[in-house]
Amino acid sequence: NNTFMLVFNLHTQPFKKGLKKKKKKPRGGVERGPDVIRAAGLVEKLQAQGCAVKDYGNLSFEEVVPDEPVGRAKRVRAVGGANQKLAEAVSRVKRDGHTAVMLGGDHSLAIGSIHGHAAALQSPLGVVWVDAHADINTPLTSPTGNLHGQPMSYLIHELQSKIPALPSFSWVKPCVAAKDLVYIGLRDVDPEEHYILKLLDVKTFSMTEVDRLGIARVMEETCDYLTAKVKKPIHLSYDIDAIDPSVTPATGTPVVGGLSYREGVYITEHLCQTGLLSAVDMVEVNPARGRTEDEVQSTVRTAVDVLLGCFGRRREGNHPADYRMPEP
Ligand code: 5AB
Ligand code: MN
Ligand code: MN
Ligand code: MN
Repeated sequence: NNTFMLVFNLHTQPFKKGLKKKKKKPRGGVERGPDVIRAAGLVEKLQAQGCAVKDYGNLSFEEVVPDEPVGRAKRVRAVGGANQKLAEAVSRVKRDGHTAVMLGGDHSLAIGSIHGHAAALQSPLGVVWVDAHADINTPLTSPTGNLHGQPMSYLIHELQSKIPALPSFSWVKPCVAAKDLVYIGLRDVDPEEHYILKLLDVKTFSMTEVDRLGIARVMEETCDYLTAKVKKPIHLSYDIDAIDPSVTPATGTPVVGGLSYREGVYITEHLCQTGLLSAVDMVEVNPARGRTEDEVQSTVRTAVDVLLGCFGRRREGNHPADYRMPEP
């Protein structure tokens, strides 16, 4: 099991030092996600289940000062530049034949992560987006200007004509077809996003479908849909806020009525068995948003279990292929 891991630390909404406007100061903390996930033993646990892991450490990004909003979009230059660097790193790992794991950080890292993944492949890519949110606002539809609510809009071919030119974004080329995207866990979609999803006929399994069909059927249909014509490599982009805040409260934009721990883990167990999982983002774990240490630990441990499911962990148990029982 030659699984490699990349750890990135992309934080696109840190404190705006020295900005003395009356604007709300974005709350930081999500940049510490990767370190708390490491501290929970992710690397050791992956190795214990037979994966070869290389931790690339946190990517460091330049501060861009000033980085004035472009229209409503915030921190455009910092996010654009950081994602370009991330895309190059992901491409390198994919060209070397490894599975890439990106730890966030907020969900804007999916721009570089998916872009870099797609660039390294000769063939199209399928994306499974597990999230309470659709993250498909364009810079012009976004109600908040936050780039973590926009990543998919930059990546979808069919939306290209709706995306304005932004500084430090000229390298971004759409690389995913709307028909190669599946959402799971949606329950907080902006009206503009809902319009886009319907316009492009994107496959979605909102929490309503999870309730109606059950997670097993959702996963079967997800994989049937993505592999109907050809078996495409899968990019899984997993926002921890897809899971219910009673389980994973330490995140920036929690929404009630989410996936259970078991549904959350089932998703990755199932995707792992397809053999098509090619890259994984785990984002939006924010230790600063836990009100107690228990809340932080519950969030982080769930994120780790979700990731272990991507790389062969099964709840029925596992054993090494070469295991021999002791003889009396
Ligand atoms: B997350 C919202 N739709 O665009 C927006 O956590 C929320 O990466 C986005 O899914 C949530 O700002 C972004 C209101
Ligand atoms: Mn998200
Ligand atoms: Mn979300
Ligand atoms: Mn977020």
